[in-house]
Amino acid sequence: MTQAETLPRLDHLAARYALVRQVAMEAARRGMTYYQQREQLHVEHKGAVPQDVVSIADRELEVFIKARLAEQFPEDGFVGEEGGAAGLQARCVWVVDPIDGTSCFVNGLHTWCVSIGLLVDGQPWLGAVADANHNELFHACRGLGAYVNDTPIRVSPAADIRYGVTGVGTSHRRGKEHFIPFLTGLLEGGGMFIRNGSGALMIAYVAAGRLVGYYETHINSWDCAAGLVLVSEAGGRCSDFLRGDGLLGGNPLLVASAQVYPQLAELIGPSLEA
Ligand code: LIP
Repeated sequence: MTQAETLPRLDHLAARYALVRQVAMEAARRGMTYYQQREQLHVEHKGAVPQDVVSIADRELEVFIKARLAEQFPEDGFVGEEGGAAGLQARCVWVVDPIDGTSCFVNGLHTWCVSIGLLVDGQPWLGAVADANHNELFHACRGLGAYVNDTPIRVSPAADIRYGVTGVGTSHRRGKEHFIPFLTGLLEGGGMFIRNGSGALMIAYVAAGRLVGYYETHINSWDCAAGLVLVSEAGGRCSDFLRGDGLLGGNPLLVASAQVYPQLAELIGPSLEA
């Protein structure tokens, strides 16, 4: 069977790539309208702890994104942070976070974005992360490279953690017991960390060479599906995030340049693949 016969038609993948860039930025701009009126938003605490929040903005943007994608590709599956999963037997499945960094969004911190990734036969294939606050659209498609707007991006050339900043994330979901030991090892090794509340943005910054790596003790697929393609196409390395129940249950995640990845993986230890 030729490669062309084993994939969805490549011209259809090109059309999905064009669509994801358009829809991600459209959604991010719609998000800005909610953001500028955030004092009027009703915020719900949806998780086991108060930090896990959601607003009408998250829900309405996800409905908007799902409808725009289905207009052109009704046969595709969809996994959304707010609306759940449908059509997972499809060859192409969209994985969407309408507002990544929701706690930042509702509290008036500018570090939030829209993240839309596409899996083809279960593999991250293309995606976009749109940051309307800074007018940046990070996007990538397998085999075509990674970009911010129209500029190609590559992971950091830093030789080790001492020559850059490492992005980090954690939550009360699971795995937080590994966070402080990791930070301790990072600092003892001469590294430094930042947490801005949006995993999708920090993963995009790894692809753009702004961070040398990103580690989160547990992250959801909708936060990172687009970022996995960005980092791979920018020459970086990703942990096996989608193993097991990664798509619907999440996993720990490490993404980094090839030089820095082993150093961070050693600091994290066996919990990375647990
Ligand atoms: C957030 C992630 C972040 C994680 C938070 C939260 P949300 O996504 O981007 O990396 O640490 O717990 O999951 O909930 O804002 O879409």
